[in-house]
Amino acid sequence: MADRVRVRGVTIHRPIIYGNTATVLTPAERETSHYPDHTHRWTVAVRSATSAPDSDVVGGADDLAYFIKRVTFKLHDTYPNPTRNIDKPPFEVSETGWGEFEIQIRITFVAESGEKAITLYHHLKLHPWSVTFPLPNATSVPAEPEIPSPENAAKLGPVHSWQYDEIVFADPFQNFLALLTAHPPTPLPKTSLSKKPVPFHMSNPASLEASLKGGVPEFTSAMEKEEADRLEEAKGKIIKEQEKWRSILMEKEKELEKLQKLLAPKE
Ligand code: SLL
Repeated sequence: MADRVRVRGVTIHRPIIYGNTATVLTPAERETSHYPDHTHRWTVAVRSATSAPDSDVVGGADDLAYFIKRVTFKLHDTYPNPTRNIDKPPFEVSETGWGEFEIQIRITFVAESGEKAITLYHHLKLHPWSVTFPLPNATSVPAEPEIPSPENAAKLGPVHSWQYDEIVFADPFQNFLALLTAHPPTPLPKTSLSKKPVPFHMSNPASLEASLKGGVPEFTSAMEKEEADRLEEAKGKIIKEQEKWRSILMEKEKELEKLQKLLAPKE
């Protein structure tokens, strides 16, 4: 069957983001909730990486249903029916709760792809990151990284925790390749035109401050270059460290040799 022919040597990818947003429930919301112990409202989602223009949503410019058949979010066992199957966009689950936990995200592709499902993991983030800069209305910079109090967290606005990723298909079936190429992803903007903050990034502490300043973050292609630069810088630092420790090791070995000679029984 012609459809079942794999196109060898070709790889094609689709950029996605996965993660969550969370907001602190207002006292009024808590009073009317069936669950008085719940403190936050959150949404976990899988979306296309590029944000729609003038949108308050992180990512999601493109509909991914042409290649994604189902996204299964496996929530903590404290939730009723913790396995949530989402069969059409938006591929997301919104809930309220009190605690952070690991969410298993399984992406199943359309049957004609012949691709195996993939599993991702996302740590549901409810609380803002520790900060080492002054919070709104604070007068001093905390000496140690500090987790904002719930009141401050509410003032800081929604917490965003998103991961950029690329789903790579190697040697795709001819019909699936055709399907993918018929739906090119909206490219990421080079830099954020609307001056949106960059999404929080564990390896980029500068992004933490930017994302706490409020506003809905957005992924850009400039982030990729910045990350490459940070990796290059870190590599340089590691090489210097390695050289330092190598010379210390050589000195110590010399010293050891000297001491061993001293200890050696005299003939
Ligand atoms: C923790 N290990 O102790 C985590 C568990 C569980 C979160 C977090 C409530 C669910 C419900 C909820 O937020 N569970 O009441 O329906 O922090």
